Amino acid sequence: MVGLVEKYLLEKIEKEGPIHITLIDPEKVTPSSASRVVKEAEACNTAAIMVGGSTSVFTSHLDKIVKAMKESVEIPVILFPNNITGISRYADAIWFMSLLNSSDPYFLMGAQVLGAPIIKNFGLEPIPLGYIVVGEGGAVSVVGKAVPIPYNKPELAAAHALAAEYFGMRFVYLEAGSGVGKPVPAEMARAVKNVISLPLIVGGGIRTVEQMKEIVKAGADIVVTGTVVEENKDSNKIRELVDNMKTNKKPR
Ligand code: 1GP
Repeated sequence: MVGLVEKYLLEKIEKEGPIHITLIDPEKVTPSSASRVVKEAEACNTAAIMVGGSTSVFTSHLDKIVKAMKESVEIPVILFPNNITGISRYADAIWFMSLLNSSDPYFLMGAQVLGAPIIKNFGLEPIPLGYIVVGEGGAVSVVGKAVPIPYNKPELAAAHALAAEYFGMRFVYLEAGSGVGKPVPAEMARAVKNVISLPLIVGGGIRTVEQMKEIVKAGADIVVTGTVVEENKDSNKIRELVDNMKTNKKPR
């Protein structure tokens, strides 16, 4: 069943065209800095907040961060877990994700089996997501034991994405890895978008307006940035990115 947060994301994409989501790594913030950053991000028209990182964090700390965020903004707070320790009862929703090119069954299905009853118990909205790590991959590639899809093999990314759609997952995420030097190539996003009818999320290493424009033009429906927020202590960068993605593609 499609829940409220998923409905909100789909309607926003439908109405406005591609949207931006701000990713916050709970390990890098305190409740007060998290509250300040999400307020700024909301003021810059980011559509939602995602909370998660590749390295583990204490759930008690995560709870404090998510609570602080929820008290600060109206936009949804969506968990982006690296493991079952990434689940907080205070969030609005959770990407219920499988790392499709992991070589470890734990990241394909194991963590999900352990997490599902917790999600149910907390009343969180699960949003099914096929997660695909490409290129350099960054920390998520190591932690998730991924076999990253080479930058020059867009057809492999497309095959993974299509498998996600056939499994009934409702979003596809092409992940280059947080903070990497080279984001998902536009040709890869385009190849994926050509074969799936699901909304496409792209993230990892996107820092400039040019990169944002290129990936939106290639068909990304949601662009996630995290590192730019950490690197630029004021909110200008995120405003610049969001403003430029809006002007680039007309709503469908
Ligand atoms: C990582 O795709 C996200 O999971 C965002 O990456 O931190 O490089 O923006 P950045």
